Amino acid sequence: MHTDDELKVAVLGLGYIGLPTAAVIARTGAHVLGVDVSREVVDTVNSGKVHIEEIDLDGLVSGVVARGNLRASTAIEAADVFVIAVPTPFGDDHVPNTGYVLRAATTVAAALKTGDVVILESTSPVGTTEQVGDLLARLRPDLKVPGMCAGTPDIAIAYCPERVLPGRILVELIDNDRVIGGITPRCARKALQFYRRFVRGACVTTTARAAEMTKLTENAFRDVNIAFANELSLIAERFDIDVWEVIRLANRHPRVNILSPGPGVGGHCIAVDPWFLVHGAPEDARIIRTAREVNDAKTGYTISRAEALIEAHSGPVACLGLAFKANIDDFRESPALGVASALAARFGDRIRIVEPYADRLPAAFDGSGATLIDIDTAIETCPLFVVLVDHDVFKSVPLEERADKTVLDTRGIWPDQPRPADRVPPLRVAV
Ligand code: SAJ
Repeated sequence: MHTDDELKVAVLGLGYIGLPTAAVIARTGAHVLGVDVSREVVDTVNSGKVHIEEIDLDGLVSGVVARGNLRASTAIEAADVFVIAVPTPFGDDHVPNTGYVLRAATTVAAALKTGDVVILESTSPVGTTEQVGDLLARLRPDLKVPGMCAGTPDIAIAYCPERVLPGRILVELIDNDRVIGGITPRCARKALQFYRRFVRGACVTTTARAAEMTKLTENAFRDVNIAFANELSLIAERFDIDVWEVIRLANRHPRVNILSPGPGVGGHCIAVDPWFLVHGAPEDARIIRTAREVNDAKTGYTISRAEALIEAHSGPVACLGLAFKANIDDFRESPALGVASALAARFGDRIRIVEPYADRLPAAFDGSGATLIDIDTAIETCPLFVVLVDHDVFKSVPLEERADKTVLDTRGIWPDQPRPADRVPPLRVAV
């Protein structure tokens, strides 16, 4: 390959993964072109700014743009490596939509030349990378495409899923191990050379199909384990036992590590990706499907529990948190947002939202009468608390400031909270 200064990389999709990836590659001295369909995103990046919140991303992007290593455009240009990092949502009936990936591959086809490497990073159903290969072969009959030709192919095609955690993206992009799946072993080796430029973690090669399934498996594993915790929370409630205590105690076993129950599973990965496995193997993916259903149902259950509590009491209600998880400002597919907006639709101006990561309420609250307040005002004015997100700032409220509150704590952040004497008694299970 080239020296860092000569390498040209095009990253398609400047979202939560594409932009940090483009910036990290640009930092190695490569010349990176970020391609996005949104003119606004392209203009923002070219002015050295970012359109998404991620720790340290703004400083990194402004630096690499100022040095001329990162530029953005709505149009593709020739490059040595093409990285596709566009969304793969699902449509009706949870059918995966690979339309953006195939559109990005069509864009890449126009710029491809012999020696180029095409890497798909988007979470994708098993077989998608091969479909990208088929498409490139159709669009560029002049090139020998791997898996579809005899002899040495002209280009390499690989799948390398991102596995970074929002809030830690820039650290995990470098430190996490990477699974690199080639359409052929040679493709995997070509992609490996590229990742070694900026990844400190181990880079392990495999087939494209195994890499695709690995990514889906990681998120399905987490979803199934969160579903187990959510199911336990329902069972414990029936027995009138504190589920958090049971989990703490069970986790003292050296081979038990139960995750945390909550108001449901949010974000755009864990609540989505397992469906790709279910869709690909509906007869076999029984636990994975059930886990999705259990986690989705937990949000509706939380709404009913909160409604019953609010009806039984008077006065304003503080809903703590809207983000899909702790200490981030990302409200996409957030169960907390779903619960709080359902409560606002029903109870109107009794609902007060506390979300330190928002400066105004999202559109879901328009016309509801709900208001955004800070945690101090909530402590002063609200007798009822519904905890939806485990932000550090909520966890740090000491018992003396909340001992007299009635609390529905869906995240278990206040284990010392006295249980309200007047709560609706749980269903007792006959023994
Ligand atoms: N959650 C619980 N209980 C838990 C853990 C999480 O209810 O014990 C909830 C969170 O509150 C949140 C949701 O699950 O609503 C997802 O949060 P998360 O922290 O588990 O994961 P994400 O969506 O931020 O990122 C995941 C990560 N995958 C795994 O940990 C296997 C990340 O490494 C992936 O890169 C990312 O998905 C992705 O992009 O696929």
